[in-house]
Amino acid sequence: MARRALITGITGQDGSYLAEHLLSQGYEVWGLARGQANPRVSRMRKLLADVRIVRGDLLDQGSLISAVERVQPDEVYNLGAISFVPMSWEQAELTAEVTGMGVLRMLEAIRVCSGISRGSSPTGQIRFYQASSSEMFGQVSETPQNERTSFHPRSPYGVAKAYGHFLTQNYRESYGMFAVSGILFNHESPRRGAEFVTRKVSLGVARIKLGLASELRLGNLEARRDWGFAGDYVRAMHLMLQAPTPEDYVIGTGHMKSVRELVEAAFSAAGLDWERYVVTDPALHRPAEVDLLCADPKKARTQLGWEPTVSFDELVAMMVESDIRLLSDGGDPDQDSSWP
Ligand code: NAP
Ligand code: F7E
Repeated sequence: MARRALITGITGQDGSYLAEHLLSQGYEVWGLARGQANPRVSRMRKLLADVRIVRGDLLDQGSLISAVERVQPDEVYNLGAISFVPMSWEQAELTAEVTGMGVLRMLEAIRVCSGISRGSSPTGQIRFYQASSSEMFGQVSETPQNERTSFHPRSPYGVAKAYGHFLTQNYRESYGMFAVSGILFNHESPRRGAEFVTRKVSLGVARIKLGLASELRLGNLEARRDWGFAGDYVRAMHLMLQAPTPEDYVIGTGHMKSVRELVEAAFSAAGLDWERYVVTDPALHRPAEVDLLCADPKKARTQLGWEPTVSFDELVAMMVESDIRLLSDGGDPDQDSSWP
């Protein structure tokens, strides 16, 4: 019988790549989707017709229990979150509820449906993946960051992710559950939401190239990130749940670039000089910035055999080309993004 996976956040960037990867591995894939008429669900269904949908919301404990009872998954991937860092200052409580407390609700749904209590030794258990984030490192205490680096989150989002991370570890230690966190650094693709800087830049370049815009407004150009390709990172999520023991892993490329370098690479991929078009806007700076993030993915490489396959320059070129194609074909990035 096919193994069954339940993915929260199925309509997001990672949900789509993970669903594709698991379908290619022969899984029966279920996606948890919220809302009465969520337009992102129909978009996802058109492109990933084999994914089955179960209704539920990370804010609603009962719906998660019903979803786990109905799907009877072997593996649960908790990708659902408020994931845009600036929004977490504007809606800090909602971020805590979805990105933080949502992890508790999902773990409780699994615990209750599996009949796990203190002292019981779970058998045939559901394996759980939590989408932790490099944002937990925040103001970094060392570079590069590994699984033992301390956390100093700099946003309500980072704080909520740290709660979910420690809770996942706690359920593993308290109940013997196979519950792991992937501490993923920034990963991008043509399916990235238009609010994140890489996609904002690739769409901006495409608009300027096609004569649809004359400038691109950005915030802090000095921030440095470790950017990789989302398609590579979902393979790591799956590998973590196939490991013999439940452990947490840092996933990233080990290379860091500034937003300025991202902008240079993206404009040059379209044959443009960025300095003619980019305008910096202090209103786009954050109340507290994460200045730099750079992964040490040695553990994932040695224990999981995981390696990224797409370089920074290849990723930027892929996104710029995809957005030029999308806009040339009359696509609306808010509606259809660059799917598939
Ligand atoms: P994304 O594109 O923003 O997707 C977020 C998903 O969460 C969407 O499918 C959204 O569904 C869902 N969601 C929001 N509120 C929900 C709720 N109340 N109940 C259930 N689902 C809800 O994010 P992503 O880039 O794919 O990232 C996936 C996960 O990895 C997130 O947890 C993110 O925080 C984490 N992460 C991402 C990165 C990265 O660089 N991409 C790095 C580290 C960690 P709707 O369609 O209903 O809005
Ligand atoms: O910002 C700077 C901004 O919004 C990256 C999420 O997936 O990765 C992501 O979080 C950097 C920041 O991603 C603009 O100040 C400059 O320093 O693309 P971003 P993020 O905040 O790093 C982590 C790992 C996650 O877990 C999150 O879910 O770029 N920046 N100018 C800008 N950023 C944006 N969005 N827009 C600008 O105009």
